[in-house]
Amino acid sequence: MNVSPLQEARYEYTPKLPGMLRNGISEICVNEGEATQSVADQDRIRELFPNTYGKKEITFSKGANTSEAKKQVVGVILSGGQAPGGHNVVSGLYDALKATNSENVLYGFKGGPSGLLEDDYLIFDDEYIDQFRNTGGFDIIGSGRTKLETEEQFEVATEVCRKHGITAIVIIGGDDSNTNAAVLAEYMAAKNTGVQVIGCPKTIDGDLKNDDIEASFGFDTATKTYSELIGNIERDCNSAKKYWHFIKVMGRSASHVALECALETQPNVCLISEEVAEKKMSLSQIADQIADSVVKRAENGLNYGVVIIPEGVVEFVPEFSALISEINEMLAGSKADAFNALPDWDAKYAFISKGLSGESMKVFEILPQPIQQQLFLDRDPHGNVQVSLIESEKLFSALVGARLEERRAAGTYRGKYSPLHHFFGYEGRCAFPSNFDADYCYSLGYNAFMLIQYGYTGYLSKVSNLSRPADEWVAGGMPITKMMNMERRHGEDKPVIRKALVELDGAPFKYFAAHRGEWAEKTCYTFPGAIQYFGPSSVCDITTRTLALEKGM
Ligand code: FBP
Repeated sequence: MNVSPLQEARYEYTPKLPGMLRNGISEICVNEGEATQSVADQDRIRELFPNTYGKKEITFSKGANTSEAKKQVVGVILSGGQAPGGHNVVSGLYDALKATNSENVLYGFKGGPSGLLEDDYLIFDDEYIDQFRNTGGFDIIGSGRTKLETEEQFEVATEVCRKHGITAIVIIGGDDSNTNAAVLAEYMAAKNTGVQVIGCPKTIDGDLKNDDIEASFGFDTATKTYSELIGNIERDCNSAKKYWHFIKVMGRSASHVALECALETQPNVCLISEEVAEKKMSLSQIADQIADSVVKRAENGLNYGVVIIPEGVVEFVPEFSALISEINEMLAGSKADAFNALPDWDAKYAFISKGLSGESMKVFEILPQPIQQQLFLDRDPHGNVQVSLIESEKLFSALVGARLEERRAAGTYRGKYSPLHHFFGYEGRCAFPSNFDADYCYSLGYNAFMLIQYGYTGYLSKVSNLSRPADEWVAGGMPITKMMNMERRHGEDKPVIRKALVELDGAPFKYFAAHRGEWAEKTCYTFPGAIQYFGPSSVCDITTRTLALEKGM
């Protein structure tokens, strides 16, 4: 394997564990707290999880280890999109497992949950795992998006576990994967399989957080990587003074990534999808908000700027989601064939204008033609528009351009407007984990093994007090059912972990809202620079502005 100097140096990094996990395995004892209840719909969740509901919160502390000394054979799965630090979860898990008993075995199921179903695995050893310590990516075993949710899949999983003598499965994933971990844990308990299931909170999107989980891993590194790039663009734009940069950032529905990048870089405008939904903003209102900043800056001779757009924003614009629903309906089933058979765009446009309601047609008409066409091209296997593929950075820059021309005609704008477009997503998902993510992930994995060793199942590995130095972090576990409520999914009521969207009365948004007026007019850019791995702790170990503000720092 070719190894860069930084990778070589990162192999030598020793991740920091929470204080109570530092004295060696024999010195970790468990404390059980209060019995838990789900955040909502208690009766229904209790009924669906009779074997795993209501368990106690647990915390580890320094003290004699009283766990049973049986041999453990553990299987680990990476699920969903890559997030920096996944390799450290696996290495923390491996190290705790081997430190407890050198006979213990760690299986890695390849390519995500499908690896478990297809019995496609590798067995970790020191030599293999050492190549991945403190590195980014999920290539240690690969990841995938197969959902583990049906009874048939659980039967296959049970058989694979039985074949290898597996005593526990660790699922590293987001809210959906950990919901499924809870369902699998319940199944394994109900069938007396003897297999425990533990989850670990992963996703760069930052939307798996709640009263117990302060942050999902990967959010820190991914947002620092995007913020470095956005800061560099701000500096370029402040030097050249000639472009408006429209930057879309990943994050799926939630705007945590966009908000964190805005707090780090102080752009001229940042849209927050949750606010767009709350205020029921239209595309025109959003375009006007951005155009106001362009005009005010132009009045001061500043014909440049930076706009951050969260990946999912268009879904939160009520008139746009109504349009999408009508298009989905218009092309449902065989109707798509009739549409596709039309000879050219003019014929298709006529078909569309007959099929859409007057309101939706008005929205459709203001979209730039490439976006209109995208709505009919990029469809998922069910025939639905794939909203995440819509180039919203181009959509908004075009809408703003049109608004500016109207204002120019009215004599209220005399500036220059040259937009450029960027989309940052994959650039940040496999970066070398920041020290924070390297430490947090290693701790989550180490801690996951302690939960297994003490016999828990249906728990999420929990490390908290994260805004403090690592030795003050608190390690433990929380029953996943505590984070669940019932939600309507695909026409059915399902027990799920509640997804965390940006709270408009939360400290991070309030800070942003208090400052954005000034940022929109003046040039207040901040330049976070590249993630630093070596150097003073005040530079290398700091976590996100979001977490700091949430913790009142
Ligand atoms: P997870 O929710 O699985 O952590 O994935 C997050 C994410 O990076 C989103 O931000 C993005 O919308 C999506 O994955 C992209 O998925 P894919 O890797 O399949 O293109």
